[in-house]
Amino acid sequence: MWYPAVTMSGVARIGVSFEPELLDRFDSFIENKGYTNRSEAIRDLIRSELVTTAMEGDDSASVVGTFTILYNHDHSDLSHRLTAIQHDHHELVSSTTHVHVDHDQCLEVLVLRGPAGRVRGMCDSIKALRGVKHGELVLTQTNL
Ligand code: NI
Repeated sequence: MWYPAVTMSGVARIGVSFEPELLDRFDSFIENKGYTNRSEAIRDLIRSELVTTAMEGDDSASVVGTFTILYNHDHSDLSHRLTAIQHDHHELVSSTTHVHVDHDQCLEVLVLRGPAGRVRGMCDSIKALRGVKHGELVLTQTNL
């Protein structure tokens, strides 16, 4: 096993080799994204990949995240169903924000935490409800 040198500040320094063309593309990419140094950009990309991979493979991974939905509140008993699903999974729902977007449409943001599989399952059943026009789940992990 190879151990990188750890500095006084507790971070490990490693050397990364790039083909010049790839490095040029990477520098343009991070400049467009507003990064001021490569290290932070590389760390963010690694974290993002680790989160995605961990949550794909492990339904029991502990996650936090938001689920944003847009729906028509007039659609039969949709408001009722949405409330019922959230109460059925109350241990996953930390908070909700409701915005009356216009006369017909509502936006709701659910802040969720719990095992990835159960969080995903709840969001899938909400997305499947008739009248829910769009639903997007964004998950992250706290142990990054
Ligand atoms: Ni509303």
